[in-house]
Amino acid sequence: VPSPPPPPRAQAAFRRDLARLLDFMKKRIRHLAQQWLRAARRLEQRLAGRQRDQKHILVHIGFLTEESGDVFSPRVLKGGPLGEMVQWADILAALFMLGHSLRVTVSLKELQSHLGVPPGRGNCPLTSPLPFDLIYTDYHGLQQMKQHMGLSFKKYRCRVRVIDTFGTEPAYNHEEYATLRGYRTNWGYWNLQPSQFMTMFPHTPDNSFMGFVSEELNQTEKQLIKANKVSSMAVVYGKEASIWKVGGKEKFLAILNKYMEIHGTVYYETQRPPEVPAFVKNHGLLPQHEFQQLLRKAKLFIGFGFPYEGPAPLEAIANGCVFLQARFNPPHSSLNHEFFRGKPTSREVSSQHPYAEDFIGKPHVWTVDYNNSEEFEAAIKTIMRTQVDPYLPYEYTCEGMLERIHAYIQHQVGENPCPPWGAISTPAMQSPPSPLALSPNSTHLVWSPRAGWAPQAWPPVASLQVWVSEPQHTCTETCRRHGLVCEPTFFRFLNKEEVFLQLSIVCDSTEYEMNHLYPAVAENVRECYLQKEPLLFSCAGHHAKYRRLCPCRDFRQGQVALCRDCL
Ligand code: U2F
Repeated sequence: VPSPPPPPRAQAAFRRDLARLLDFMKKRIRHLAQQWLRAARRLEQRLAGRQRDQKHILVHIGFLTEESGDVFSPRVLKGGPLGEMVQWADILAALFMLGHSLRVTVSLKELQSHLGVPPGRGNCPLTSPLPFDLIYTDYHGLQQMKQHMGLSFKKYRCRVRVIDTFGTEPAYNHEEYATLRGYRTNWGYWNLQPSQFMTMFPHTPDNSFMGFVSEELNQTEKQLIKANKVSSMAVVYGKEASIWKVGGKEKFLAILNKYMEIHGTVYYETQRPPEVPAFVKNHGLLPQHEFQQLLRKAKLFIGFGFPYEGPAPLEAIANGCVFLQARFNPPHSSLNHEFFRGKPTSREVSSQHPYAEDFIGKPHVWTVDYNNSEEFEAAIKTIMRTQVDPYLPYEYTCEGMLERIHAYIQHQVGENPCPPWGAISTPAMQSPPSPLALSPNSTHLVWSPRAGWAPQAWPPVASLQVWVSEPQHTCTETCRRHGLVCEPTFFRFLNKEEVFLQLSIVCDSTEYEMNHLYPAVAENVRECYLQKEPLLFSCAGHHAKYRRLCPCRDFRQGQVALCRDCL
């Protein structure tokens, strides 16, 4: 019997990859199913009786579509970034568990059919109303929707949520401003509300922190893990052989090798990757579940500087490992590092995993200078001696993620119908004066409700505190120093002339201008500035000349995205 002709190569290869990628997501969801169920039950009890609208949600994973150029998926199964797959799997699970009605698309054809665009037609307004309250997508998907929805894209833009790993700061989002000021990026300027961009870690409070989950262990499992830890076993972070090319690794690897058996999970096809030294026990890229088992035995999870800000260190810490990583001095950013170049953020990345460094820290996370052999060696020795409990921040548990997404869905931007295009860009000058009052010790302003005006705000405005930054400090940093978090939705309450006065700031002149650092004061020349463009309100950004007015709020322990009264 003659064998059937082979299918066209490129397409067959793509389908196989996609199927395997989706298989990765399916396996992950299945593996975490019980955790999701338990978490949903707990949240349900806590929210008992609360009205929750069921939303019609479209999830369009743009980077998986053939039309996006498919640069991602061929790499993913060869040690490339799996982080995004992890996050999408968890987003799907969370939206589903919360009881919303979901449609998922991974091809342009399906997208068109769900939007009601006849196939082959592009750039036409939709003929019937958009049947979704919310659309979760990524930058690729955004581009596709713009192309295929014509004017309807603008009409419905407030319903879009963009899953954007590293985040998009306001200065890069505002088309006119970014073009004028040279905030150029590879990702276009979408003029969305910055909170419509959802990140993998709480990078900038300008965006919404979406996150993902890691497996939670019960007390028995934790005890078992602690009892079976091999204090001399280290696993290297990274699945691609290229991470072993890092300069100076011989020195610190030699030190590590003196004390510990080094394991890796570096992808290879047939032969051991030449970059990985012979003394390293390489397991090859492991299925996720087996990778977790390896972490359960290991004492140390060690980063070589790349990949940046992925899920694996959280999984390692959740499985009782200590995460050791290099401090970056100077920090990496879109100004000085190839990986971040062209990304719409000015964030300075102070180590391989700033979340692990800042939000978790010792004894779980050690951030050291790898060029300093003594510091490195001392860290290894201390880590081997230290008993550490498995730890997972609440915001990365299933319940934490459900709680956060629930709050976003019920409270965040996404008015229905969307305000007309441009309407969001009216200056905040007309709103009533802010009932702010000086705190008892006169260091900052607090909310002081006046009769007759209770603004509809989420987060609730009672959590607001206004602090003035030092020159050269961002509002993100300023709020953090006061044990708070910057809350951009509150900028509108302090973008007022009288606020300078209340803070005893002397202004010889006050002007409204478009600048992502405003409201701010240039103290040496006594010039005060207010923000003319609400889309540019930004927690990120600093300048030596300005002290910025910063809106800060409290947050829940382990759930930085939500204030105490936010649920
Ligand atoms: C990040 O992407 P990565 O995929 O490099 O992130 P990792 O932290 O390595 O982890 C992704 C998942 O890979 C799994 C592990 C993690 O959940 O359980 N894994 C596995 O299945 N088998 C193995 O042998 C080893 C790990 C980040 F998430 C992306 O956003 C960035 O684009 C990328 C580059 O900075 O880094």
